[in-house]
Amino acid sequence: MAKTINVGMVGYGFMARAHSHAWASAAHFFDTGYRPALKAVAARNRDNAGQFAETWGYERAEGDWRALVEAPDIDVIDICVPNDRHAEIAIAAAEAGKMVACEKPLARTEAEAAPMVEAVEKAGVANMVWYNYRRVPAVTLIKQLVDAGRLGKIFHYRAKFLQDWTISPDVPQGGAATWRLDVDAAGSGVTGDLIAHCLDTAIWINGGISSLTAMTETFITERTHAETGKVEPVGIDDAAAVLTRFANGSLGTFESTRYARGHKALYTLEINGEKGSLAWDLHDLNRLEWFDHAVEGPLRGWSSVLVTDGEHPYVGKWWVPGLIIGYEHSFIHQVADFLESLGSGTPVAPSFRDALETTRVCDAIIASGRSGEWVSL
Ligand code: SOE
Repeated sequence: MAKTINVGMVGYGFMARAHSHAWASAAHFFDTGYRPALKAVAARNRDNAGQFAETWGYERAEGDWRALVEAPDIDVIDICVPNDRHAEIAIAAAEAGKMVACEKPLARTEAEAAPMVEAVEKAGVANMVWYNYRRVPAVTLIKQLVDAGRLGKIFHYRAKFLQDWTISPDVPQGGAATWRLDVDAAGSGVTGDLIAHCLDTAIWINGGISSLTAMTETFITERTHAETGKVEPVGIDDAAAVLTRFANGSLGTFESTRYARGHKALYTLEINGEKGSLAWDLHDLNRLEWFDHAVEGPLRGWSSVLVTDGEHPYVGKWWVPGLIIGYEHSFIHQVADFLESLGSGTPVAPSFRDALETTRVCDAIIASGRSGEWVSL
């Protein structure tokens, strides 16, 4: 009989939907000995929380997240609210002995994130941060191939995350849908929102970053605030281009912008090593592009692997070979690994401590963007 894990969700936006779907689905496909139950959802707007609870099948709704933290029937608190509210909720949840799953980035800055790490580690509660792209099967396969030495020595790590949704000056900052443009709520722009994803994957696959320099830009410097109605200065980075040195001697380039007309959420990565190269593209997420230099000359070339076979990471739990999966599955895989970790006792990654490192690199990008200097990490 699977053990029930009661989920308390804080928030009701896009990410709360992605996470709720994952909590609700994981036990249908992954046999971990644990079964999540959608117990309660909290939001300052109680009516919206109630509507969300009804749509997703949560048993009750609350008008304050503290009710979840205090409730004896909640096991895990899932934080899906803007970044400026992560720390307070996560620390209170850990102190109450709850497990904590926090949406990325962990917090707005390293200084804000460090006490969160301290709180979960002091309380000894399971914790994770939702950097979901690690668990796209093709990306997990890249990690396995690199760990197995199939690329040999790594020379280059290259990643981009491109969007175009903030090009109009009429897009406001602040408020429920556009808090990502408000520096007070988000902490940074593309750096914390998008490059953070690229960094999480990169550090996981290629190891730590030892130094970097960044160019950042804010193309639209004033926007109306959705809550106050006032035109206010914009404090976020709209675009960032980063050069890094990894501890293993390889070079990295990371680019992100919300001004790449035509691109909605294009996350791509490529790794070049002595023995081969690997490339992946979110818009064709089931495919892994692979160049193996060991193949004999006349047949040597890029090959395209459809990552849907039973022997590929995670996919054996889904349909039959050749049938593709999507974005939402990366979240389901994260829940499955979280549940698995409860039984095995091996902590799930990325933990709060792992995500603290990503936030530290994000801080360095913002600092370097301002100073124009290289930053050692
Ligand atoms: C922003 O548009 C966003 O939704 C990010 O917040 C997510 O983390 C990213 O995965 C997709 O883009």
